[in-house]
Amino acid sequence: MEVDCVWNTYLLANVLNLLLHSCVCVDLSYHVEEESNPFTFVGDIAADTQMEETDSLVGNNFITYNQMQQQWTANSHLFNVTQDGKLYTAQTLDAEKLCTYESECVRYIKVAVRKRKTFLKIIKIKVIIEDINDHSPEFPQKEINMTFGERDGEGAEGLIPDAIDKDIGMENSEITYKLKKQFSDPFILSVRKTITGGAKIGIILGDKLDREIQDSYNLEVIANDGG
Ligand SMILES: [Ca+2]
Ligand SMILES: [Ca+2]
Ligand SMILES: [Ca+2]
Repeated sequence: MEVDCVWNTYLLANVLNLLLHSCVCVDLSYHVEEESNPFTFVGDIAADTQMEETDSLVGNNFITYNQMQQQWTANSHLFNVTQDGKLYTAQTLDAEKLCTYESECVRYIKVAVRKRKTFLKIIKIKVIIEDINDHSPEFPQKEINMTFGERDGEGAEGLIPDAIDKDIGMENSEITYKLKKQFSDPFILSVRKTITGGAKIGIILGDKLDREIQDSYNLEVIANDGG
C-alpha cells in the first residue's frame, strides 16, 4: 500500500509538471466596434505577446503567426492575422447578426506561432465585438385606430404594441416613450416595463369624451433609444 501511494504521488507530480510546462498559451483580449470597415486593425499580437513573455522574441524576424482554422465559411472568416502578428477584421462585423441581445459579443481565434519551421505555441485570443447604436426603435405598425366610447370613464385604457430596437447592447436599445398631443387632448401615456424586457404601452383616458364636441384625435407616440 505504501509503495502504491508513493508511486501515485510521483505520477501526480509528473502530470502536474507536464501540464505546467505544456501550458504555453498566452491569452490576449481585444475590442473592436461592430460595423467597422473590413481590414480594421484590431491588435498587435506579436507586440502584446512579447510584453508578457520572459523569453523575448523582440527583433526576431523568423517568428511567424498563422490563424488556425480548418475550414472557412462566409460567416466564420471574421479576422485575418498577418504573418508578422497583426490582427485585422476580415469583413464588416454586425453584432446584431453575430450575437444575441445583452450577451457579450465575443469570438475566439487561435494563432499558431512558429520560429522558422518549428512550432512554438498556440495563442488563444478573445475579440469582443462592441455594439454601436446603428438601429433606431421601430413600431410594428405606423398607424393604429383606437376607439373609446362616450361611456368610457377616466382611466379607460387602449393598448398599442411596443417598439423594437434591434441593437444588442442594453444602452443602445433602451427605449423611452413620449406622447405628442394637443395640450387639451384628454389622454395620458402609460409605460409599464415587462419582465421580458419589453413594455406595455397604454393610452389612458384622462377625462370623459363628448363626441359632439370632438369625434377624433390624432396622437403620436414617439420612441427614442438610449444610445
Ligand atoms: Ca449592426
Ligand atoms: Ca438603438
Ligand atoms: Ca448595434
